[in-house]
Parts: sequence; C-alpha cells; structure tokens
Amino acid sequence: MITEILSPKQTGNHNLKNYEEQYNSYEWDQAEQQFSWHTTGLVNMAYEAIDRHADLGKGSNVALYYSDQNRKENYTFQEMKEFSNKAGNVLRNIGVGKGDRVFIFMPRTPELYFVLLGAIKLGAIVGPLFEAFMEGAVKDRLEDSSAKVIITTPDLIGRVPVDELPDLQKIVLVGSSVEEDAQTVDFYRHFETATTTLEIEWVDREDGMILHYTSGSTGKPKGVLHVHNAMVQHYETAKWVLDLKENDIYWCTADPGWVTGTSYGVFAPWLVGVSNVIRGGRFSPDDWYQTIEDHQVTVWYSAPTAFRMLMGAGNDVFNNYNLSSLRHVLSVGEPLNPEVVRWGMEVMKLRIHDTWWMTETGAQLICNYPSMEIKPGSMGKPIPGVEAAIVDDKGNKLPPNRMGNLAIKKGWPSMMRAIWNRPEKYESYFLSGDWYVSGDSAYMDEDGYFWFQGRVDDVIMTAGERVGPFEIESKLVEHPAVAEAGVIGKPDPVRGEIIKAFISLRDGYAPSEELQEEIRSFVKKGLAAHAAPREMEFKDSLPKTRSGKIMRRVLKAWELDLPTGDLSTMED
Ligand code: 6R9
Repeated sequence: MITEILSPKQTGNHNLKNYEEQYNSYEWDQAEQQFSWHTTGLVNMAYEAIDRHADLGKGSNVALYYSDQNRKENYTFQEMKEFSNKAGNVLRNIGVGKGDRVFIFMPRTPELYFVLLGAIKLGAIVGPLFEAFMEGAVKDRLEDSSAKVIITTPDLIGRVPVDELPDLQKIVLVGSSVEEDAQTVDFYRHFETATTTLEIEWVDREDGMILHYTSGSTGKPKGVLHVHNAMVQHYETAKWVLDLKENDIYWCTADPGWVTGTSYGVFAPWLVGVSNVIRGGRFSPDDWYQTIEDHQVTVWYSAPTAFRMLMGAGNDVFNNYNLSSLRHVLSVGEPLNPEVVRWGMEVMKLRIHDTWWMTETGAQLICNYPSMEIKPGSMGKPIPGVEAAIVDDKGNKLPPNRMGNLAIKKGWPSMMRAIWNRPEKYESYFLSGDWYVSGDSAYMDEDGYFWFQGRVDDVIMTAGERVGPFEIESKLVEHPAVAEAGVIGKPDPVRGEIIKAFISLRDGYAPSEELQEEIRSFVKKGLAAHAAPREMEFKDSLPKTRSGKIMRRVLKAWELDLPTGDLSTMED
C-alpha cells in the first residue's frame, strides 16, 4: 500500500475549506438558489454561463482569451453574449428550435463557441464532434440522432456524407467564399448582419442540452444525453474542485468533442464568471508552456497523457518559461501516475489534483481538493452531495481495500438522462435501480480514498490474483527508459491470464533483451513478483483515444487477432 502523502498548501483560501464538514452537511438545493428557475421555473445554460454576467455588471470582464497559430483574440462577456446571440439568430432563421439536434464539426475557434452557445440559447441539443473524425464516424452520430443541422467548415464538409443523411436539412459552413444553395448556408454572410439581441428559449431544467457520443468496447458509439440541470454541478465543482475565484485565468486543454471540453471547457468556468483560455491547434510542449505564460494562467486542467508528454520533453524545456502564475493544477481522463504527481511537485512546485468522472456522469464525482491531503495515485474522495461505493456484482457494498465495481448512488444533478434511442442500454447502467455502475474497478482505502484499478473488462486474473493494469503501468513508467505503457491480460492455459506489457521507449533507448529483463526486475522489486509482465513488446507509440486514454482493448485485439471494434475516437 502506498503511504506517501502530500499536504495541502496552507493558504487557508480555498473554496472548499473543510471537506469533511461540507460533505456531511451538503444538499444540492443549496446551489439551486443561484439560477433563474428558482424564481421563474425555467432556465437556459447559455444564459447562466454568459448573459447573466454581462447583465450583472461584469460585461467588460474578459470571458475568452483565444489564440492559435494565426489568431489572437479576446472577447468580453458582453461580446460573448452578443456574438452567441448573433449565432443563435443565424440558426433560428434556418429553422433550428427546441430539441433539434445540431452538430458542430469544426476546429477550435471562437466561432465554435459562438455557435455552441447560440444553439443552446435556442433550446437545441448540441452534438460536438472531434475535428479529426472521418466520414464513418460522422455518419454514425448524425444518423443515430437524426441530426437536423451540421455546422462545419469548407475543409471538413467532404467528410459529411450528406446524401446518406435524409434527416439533415441544413449545412452551415464557417469559412470564406461559401456558395449557398437550398441546403448550404454561408455562416459569416448571415452572422455579419444578424442582430445582437435574441429571444432566449427558456427551457425546463430537465430538457436536453448536449449529446456526447462515446465508444464502448463493442458496438456503435452511444449518444449520452445531458440536460440543463447539469449546471448545478458544473457550478459547484467549478468552486470546490477547480477552486475558481473571481480573478482567475483558467485553461482547460480539452477539445469540446470530449465531455471535458464542454463541461469544464465551457460551462463550469463561465458559470462562475472567470476568464477562460482556449488554445487552438495541436499539442506541443513549447506552445503549451507559452500559453500559460502569455495568459498568466492560474488554474490549469489537463490530462495525464499531456503531463507525461511534458515530462518526456524534459525540464530544460520547462525552465524556458515562467509559469509562476499557476496556482492550481488538475488532471482527468486516465489514472494519474504517482510519478507524474512527483514530477509536478519537482518542476511546478504544485500538486496535480486528480479528478474522476465520465461522459455519462456529466461532471466530476471523485476528486482531490486543494484543502485535502493527497495520496498520489488515488482519485480522491466523492464531492459533497455524492455517495460513492465499491459494490459487488449484485450491488452489495464491499468493505475497504476490496476491489470491485466503482458505483455512484443515483441522483446527482449532472447525471446523463438517456442513451439516445437505447432505453435498455441506459437501464443497464443501474444495479437494483439505485446504483450507477461505472464499469471501472477500484477499491476504497480505510481513509475513504478511491483507487482506480482499470476498466472492469481490463482487470487481469493471473494465477488466482486480481491485478489492475494501472498499478503495473504506473510502475513501468517510473523506469527511466519507459515513456508509456499499456498492460493487458493474455489468456494462458496455466495461469488463466498472464501479464503482457506494451511499451514505448523514451528517446535514446532501444529495445533489447537486457532492457526487457531490467524492466521486468524493476517491476518485481518495486511492486510484486506476480505483477511483473511475463511478456513485453516494444512499440513506437501506443493506441490512444483523442482524450489520451490508452486503448487496452485495441492492444488486446492486436494480441489475440480479434476485431478492434469502433475506432472512431482513436488518435491518428
Ligand atoms: C471525463 C472522462 C471515462 C473513463 C472512466 C475511467 C477513465 C477518467 C479518470 C479515469 C482513472 C481518473 N478515467 N478519469 N481513470 N483516473 N482520474 O474521462 O470521460 O472519456 O467518458 O472516460 O475514463 O475509466 O470510466 P470519458
């Protein structure tokens, strides 16, 4: 068991000062007073995130700092209000209304945020897509949800199989020299002349707002529906977990094609009215550090894969930049290796705070808070208002230190409300009606900290021992030669399964028998003999999703010569 503990900074200035006290007394309706339905019964996320600040005297505060290779633009809350109103008018004029599915398939630019907010102001349900999606992935999602409108660019429209989508009525193109026809709309032409006032569609808090498609290990991607009510949790976690305060400059590196890029790239920071940094373009260590320095970012939310790449780029690169503005750093998407936390302490002199949640959960659920002691490698503890437990396959709670299904008591505000078109799939997430079963396996220690072990289907059974792949991967990346590692169970007639590791090496290391042996004994010594991979294979890179998750199911399929399943979310 890991006993390393990192104490909180004693600034005494955290939004969530006393976790235990707050956890024991909190009820969600304490937050609900914040929003308009409290008085009118109706609400709209885009209003609460943008217009409310503009209308309450904060219109001249910067809402968005945008930059990419070619553009560098700032928008105040007043401007965001007006530009999203204009975008809303463009969409209303082509027939978009409440409940319509509107997809956004374009690079991260300010326009993406105008149309996203504009569509939500109309009560439409927005489906954000990764810019890198190819035709099949786009088609599956638009077809499944009977999309009415897609907003895209002249560069990307070739990947929208328009003729095969009978429900698709309009294509809005954001780009220059667009030729209009009965179906195609030139965004800028109409945007320029659109008025800056818009009649907002006030909706019920249970009305649909956003549809994120997520891939499972089998079958087509499924559409996870979220409603406006999610704002309650986005708002509270922005304070408790992101620890945002009035003058913060916040950067979430995620793309809106991934739930992190909407819940925490759009809604949470703007609900609490802070300045939000959006950096377009691809990842590069220099570019990212420069972004933090340029904008004096104070709160930074990213992912383990990005931290590992920054770590791999070396401290010399880090030392070229002044990142002293940073106050609070967070991570999501994959287990955060203790090694990465140690790196954060070494270079940034800050703790990286792990947070656990899923597309289906809509917002953070298990987290490390600024005011709390951190055990590196642990996801932390449930947020106030949320009950988490480890349960067996029947839904019985397991005692501390037993590995089982990570489950959440139903009823948190941002929980998905449907799987589009698949009610039976939706029901299958819930055990005895009461517990949402995440599909992750984990254990809880005697202090109430949760420890991720892997997806349930990734857990390895070797010679009677249950082993979580994450622990082994974490140990592997502590070895100086290992850049990234993915671990799977490979069927074995004697042991049930044996542990096989796929490894990409750092620059300057070459695969060899000796290196394999060295890595194996490194794991044996550092973890346990039974946890050392019997087989090892070196790869130039590992298959990952766009949100940085190592796709163990793809490694497994390669290994066993099986079909790889849906690959639409795999990185190029
Ligand atoms: C937000 C997001 C969800 C799955 C989840 C789990 C993994 C997310 C994690 C984590 C370990 C963390 N995951 N956060 N694993 N530690 N802090 O990632 O949503 O893309 O739907 O993925 O990601 O396996 O079940 P999504």
